[in-house]
Amino acid sequence: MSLCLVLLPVTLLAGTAPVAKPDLVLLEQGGRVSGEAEHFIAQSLTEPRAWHLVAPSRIPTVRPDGDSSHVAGASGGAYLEALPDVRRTHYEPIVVGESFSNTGGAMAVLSYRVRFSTPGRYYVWVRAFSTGGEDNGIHVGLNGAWPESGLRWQTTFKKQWAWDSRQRTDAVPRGEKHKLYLDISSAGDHLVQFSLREDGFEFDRWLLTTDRDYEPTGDGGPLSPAAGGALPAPFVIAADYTDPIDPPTPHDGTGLAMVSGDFQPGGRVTLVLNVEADHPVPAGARMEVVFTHESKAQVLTAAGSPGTDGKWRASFTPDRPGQWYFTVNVVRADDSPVTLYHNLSGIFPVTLRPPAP
Ligand SMILES: [Ca+2]
Ligand SMILES: [Ca+2]
Ligand SMILES: [Ca+2]
Repeated sequence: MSLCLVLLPVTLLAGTAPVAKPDLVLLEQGGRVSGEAEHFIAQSLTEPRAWHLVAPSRIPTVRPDGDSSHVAGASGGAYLEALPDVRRTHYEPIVVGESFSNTGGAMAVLSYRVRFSTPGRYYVWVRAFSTGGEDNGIHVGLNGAWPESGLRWQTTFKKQWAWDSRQRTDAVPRGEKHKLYLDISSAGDHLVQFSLREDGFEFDRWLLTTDRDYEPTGDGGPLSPAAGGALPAPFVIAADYTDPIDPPTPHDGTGLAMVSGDFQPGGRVTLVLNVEADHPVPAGARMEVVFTHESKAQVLTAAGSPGTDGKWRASFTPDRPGQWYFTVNVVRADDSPVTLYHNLSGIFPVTLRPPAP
């Protein structure tokens, strides 16, 4: 038998191709322009990370990925995610050029063409969904250049679709407002670009505005019309559509709260609060942890205590298998919450272990 293979062209990464035609040009009007992330006209530098379309019938199968899809609530029924997502908490190493790039335009570059009639300074807003602390940054550039004012867009909103416009700086690692902008020097067509900073970033929409004080809300309102080409049709989300539940992870997604131990009925499970050196637990504060079985038939509370390593811990013993949820709260003596350690939550499985042979 002769070996006769016909090699057909195979598009391995179909979810990374544009859904918009290359002639799409968005129209800036009155100092504002807004587009869907999924309406990019070109994507380049797609190894080892690429932006993948996520829509109800188009869920990527790229692994690893630390969480489920978040199509419900996405503008236009779709968004982009930089996959695979290898670095999900700050306990996994940064690998520059793989899971992370602090350089604009170095990895997974998206392009959008905009017809500007109003030159000026445009503040950049992005609508994103961040599950953890290592999937909340992106860069923005213009015509192949990556000015300092477009680098390190970052949000601190978690586990929700939210607009933000902040720049991560050495002075304020959580991000400063009014620092993320592009200067459009002339009327005419310009290429607005976004590139990967952190893998796992979920990118729904973007908006540029000359109004320093404007803050988009909700899904961001109407999209800018096409000045050339045509806007793709939105993806339809069925009325009964729900996103899958995020898979169990023994941490809260940020790495601040993690559980470890013997995950079986009767075993001892310990929650560790990884107190950050620059955010110590205030004197007189207390840590309260609630462990809840999925059936809600067992709800256990535990008080935390500090260890010599500066971390706080609380332990409990589950009495039954299944999914367990934890919530952590650190509150001051006057009952006010300590923001960084407030309402941290996660889910983890407890399973029956087979008897020893
Ligand atoms: Ca993800
Ligand atoms: Ca990540
Ligand atoms: Ca979208």
